[in-house]
Amino acid sequence: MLSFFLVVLSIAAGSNASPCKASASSSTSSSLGVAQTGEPPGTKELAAPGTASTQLTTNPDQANIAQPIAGSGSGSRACPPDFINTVFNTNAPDQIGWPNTVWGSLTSNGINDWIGFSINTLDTKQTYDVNGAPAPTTPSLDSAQIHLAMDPTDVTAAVAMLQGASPPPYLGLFNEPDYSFDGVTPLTSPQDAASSLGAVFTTPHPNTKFLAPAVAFPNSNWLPSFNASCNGCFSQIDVIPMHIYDPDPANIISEIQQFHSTWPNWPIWITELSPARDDCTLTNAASGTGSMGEYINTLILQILALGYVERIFWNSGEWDSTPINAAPAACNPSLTDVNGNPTTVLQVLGQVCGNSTNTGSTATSKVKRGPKMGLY
Ligand SMILES: *[C@@H]1O[C@H](CO)[C@@H](O)[C@H](O)[C@H]1NC(C)=O
Ligand SMILES: CC(=O)N[C@H]1CO[C@H](CO)[C@@H](O)[C@@H]1O
Repeated sequence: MLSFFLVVLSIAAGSNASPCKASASSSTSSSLGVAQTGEPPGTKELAAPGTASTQLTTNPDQANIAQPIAGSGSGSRACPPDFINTVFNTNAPDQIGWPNTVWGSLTSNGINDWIGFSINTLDTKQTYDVNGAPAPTTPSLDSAQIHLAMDPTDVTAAVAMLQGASPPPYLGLFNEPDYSFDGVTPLTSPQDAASSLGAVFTTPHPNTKFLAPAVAFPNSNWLPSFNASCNGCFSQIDVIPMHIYDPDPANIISEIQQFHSTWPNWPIWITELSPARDDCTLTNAASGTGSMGEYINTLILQILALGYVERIFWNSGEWDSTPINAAPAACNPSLTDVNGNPTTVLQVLGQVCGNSTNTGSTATSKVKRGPKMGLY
């Protein structure tokens, strides 16, 4: 577990220590020049230490992002509580704003929960600090984590967590068992996962809700096979997560609808979501090629309208300087910049539910200015 965790921490990758579904249009070569053809979009190479900090010299300028559509800020599109959340990956140690500035930026824009790629809290790990010392513990950050038992090596810790003094409100049960991220994360068959998670399902957990395994390819047969192998364990599953990366909101909505038709009785959490493009070509149904802001305003409201998606987790919460999420600043979906301050993407996402907090000049002035590069 520890060695795996450290390996994961060394992935300077934004989007996914946990990649995602493949989309032909998004499979691409990374801007690091490493061919990734055939891998899901968002798949990142392991970056050598220092790579990310080198890239941090590129400032995002997101001033040209589309602003929230008219009517936002009025509260007219009320979202369920905690509807908008984020993902923390593993490059946070390269940010001087980690964790307090990043966390302050997110919470002041209405993002109050996050998921990461560890069963443990992240912020006290030595590797999360640019100076090599443990980062300060931030209680509000720790308590906002959706804990995730990554794979079978975390089962013992998961059981201990359930039996401990403060069991978490939610526990995710395996991350992308159907996809090996850069050959680092293990592939786990549905049968092996069912067998391994037996110890979790037989542990009383009156205060903890379980998330089903979060598969990289939600509409594949992995989850139905797992369901068929786990002795009715879905009676203990409270939420079914899915990961989606696609530059076209229409594709995302159709994939969610298909997933829901398989699992009609469970709320869905989209625990990884972003366009994951490195060429800035985004599409929305209304206007064809669009900006990140249009993408967010189109997609999030369409997801909300489905009625059965309880939460989305935008990837990523921290500045992600690596290939697909980087795309030198333009169309970068990071919610905070290299200093941990809000990006315009965060401002748009924070307002998409109609929230009126932290809009206007105060937040805007925090956005780091750089060369003019719009999100188009
Ligand atoms: C899941 O398994 C149950 C039996 O435990 C079965 O009734 C149900 O149809 C299965 N659902 C799916 C989507 O495979
Ligand atoms: C992103 C965000 O904070 N959304 C909030 C907007 O306001 C509603 C209440 O109307 C909250 O429930 C959401 O969490």
